[in-house]
Amino acid sequence: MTLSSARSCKVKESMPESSARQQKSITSFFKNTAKAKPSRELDLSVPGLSMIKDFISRQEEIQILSFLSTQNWRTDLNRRVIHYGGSYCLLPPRHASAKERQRIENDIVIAEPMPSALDFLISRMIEQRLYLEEEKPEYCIVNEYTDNQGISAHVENFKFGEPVCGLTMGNGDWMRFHELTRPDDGSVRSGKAAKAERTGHKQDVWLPPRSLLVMRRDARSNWQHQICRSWRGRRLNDDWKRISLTFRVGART
Ligand SMILES: O=C(O)CCC(=O)C(=O)O
Repeated sequence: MTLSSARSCKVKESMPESSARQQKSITSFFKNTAKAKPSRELDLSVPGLSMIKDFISRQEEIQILSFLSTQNWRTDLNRRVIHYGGSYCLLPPRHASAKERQRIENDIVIAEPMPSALDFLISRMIEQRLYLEEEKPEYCIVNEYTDNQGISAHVENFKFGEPVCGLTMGNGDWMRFHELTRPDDGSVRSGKAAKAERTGHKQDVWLPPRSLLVMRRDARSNWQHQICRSWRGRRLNDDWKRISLTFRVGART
């Protein structure tokens, strides 16, 4: 036995059992919290709507939020927003007149590409069979809602493919769904979304922190979704904040 290995044996021998146990539990704490254990995809009360709970772990949530805090946010909307992969909310509606199209297209702001910090989320969505490797999300919009901020009722623009996936971080919140009498692609910006005819049937869906909401078929084209500004729970906490990441793919041609 060399001197150094003898020394290390001695150190090992003299380490009290309780410290060794503590060390082991710290190691396993980090092992357990580092990677999420997503639930299976659970169907919700709106047709085509499902959810994966614990899609990310707390540590991954902290990692994403700290990355986002270094990014350039748009502040010209009623809430802070980041677009990655194209500023598609400014794309013209499908049936826009040539004049309207030109006006809107002139407004297009080219967004940053999808950042590599979000790659692990995209890989996980592929692992969970939400997307195919060759049709992975190209677009992501980050929305930040504080106390009294929301998003008006709208359907997912028909230009996008399926599914549309939304990750909730920070605080959980309710999302309200309104059933339409027929699919209606009117945008919020044009004011057409507000005029879409509703059946009067609505559903409130709770979005827990770190969950992924998955919208397909009717849930995205026949039901509008909305984040109301005035849910009471928010007022109980001055630091209330929800940050969502919505991932989209282009429609198949
Ligand atoms: O915050 C959300 O989860 C919804 C975001 C959304 O609907 C949108 O950006 O179009």
